[in-house]
Amino acid sequence: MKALVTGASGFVGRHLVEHLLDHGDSVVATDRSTGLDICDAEAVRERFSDERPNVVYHLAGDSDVGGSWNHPRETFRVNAEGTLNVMAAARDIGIERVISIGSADVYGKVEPHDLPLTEQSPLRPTSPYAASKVAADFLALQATLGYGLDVIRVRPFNHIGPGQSERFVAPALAMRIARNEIEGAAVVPVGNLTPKRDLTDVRDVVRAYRLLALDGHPGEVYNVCSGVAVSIDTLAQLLVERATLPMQLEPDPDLMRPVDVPILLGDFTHLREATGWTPSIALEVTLTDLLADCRSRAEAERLRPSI
Ligand code: A2R
Repeated sequence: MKALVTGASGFVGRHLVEHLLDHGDSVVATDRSTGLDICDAEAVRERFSDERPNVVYHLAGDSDVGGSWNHPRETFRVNAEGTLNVMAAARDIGIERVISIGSADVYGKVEPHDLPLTEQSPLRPTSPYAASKVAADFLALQATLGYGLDVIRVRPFNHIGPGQSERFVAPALAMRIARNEIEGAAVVPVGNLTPKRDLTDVRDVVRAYRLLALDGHPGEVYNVCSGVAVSIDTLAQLLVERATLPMQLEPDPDLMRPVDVPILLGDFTHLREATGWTPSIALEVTLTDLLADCRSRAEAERLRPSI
């Protein structure tokens, strides 16, 4: 199978490209460094026409949820208009299947009685990022219903693993621990520890994406999640247990954020029934691998000459 991946240089994109290559697919990896700006409709069409892949995995997006409050138009342009460009080009060129990567953030403001979230749960976006992903989700749905394009929509919940940016809580904690190990420090400052999140290893997530490309049903939407909610406290404790020096968590008012969603928990029954997928990597393994990756990053940071 020939696959074209947008957003290939991102956290998920790098894992997806590796997974596809490991499974014998031929891969065209695109991002802005390869000259493909997803907001340039003609460039997207040309690249699809030149490459003629069987499947497009559309991951390119502005994934900065917090930043979207400051630049909502840019977020909307990349996530919604970018998806529109991908759908239009796929239709023009006759791409067999598009896997459109959205986000579970579309469920937004959830109440405990809404849990676990299924694909039928209401969409109540709270951030500009989430609204842009609702728009992208509906553009993808319209491409199926209106143009008959074979599109599969995906709503991944929180995913973690090696290579993730420090904007996210697990790598932020792991980097603090890795730096402490180098400096001999013991305090790990933490923000809110009570929220619970549904976490999946990024390597399981990309496995789900490829299985959906093979066995997903056209026009349908699939949650990708673990079905288990883990508190940030548990996550932090599991990371601290893996430190090579004794460390303790210490609340830091600067890291406290208003928490609008105390618990997020998804249901992946639809995905399992279509593809047989279940998560296979234990959280402990993910965190061990994440910490190893953060140790390399902290060591590289230490060796980098200061300017
Ligand atoms: O061009 P780069 O190096 O910034 O690549 C990023 C790409 N990207 C774009 N590609 C083409 N045209 C654009 N205007 C554009 N803006 C961003 O999207 C990078 O390769 C990717 C985003 O990577 P990350 O921020 O690491 O996101 P992550 O976690 O890999 O998430 C992938 C997808 C996104 O649609 C999320 O919203 C969703 O999964 O959860």
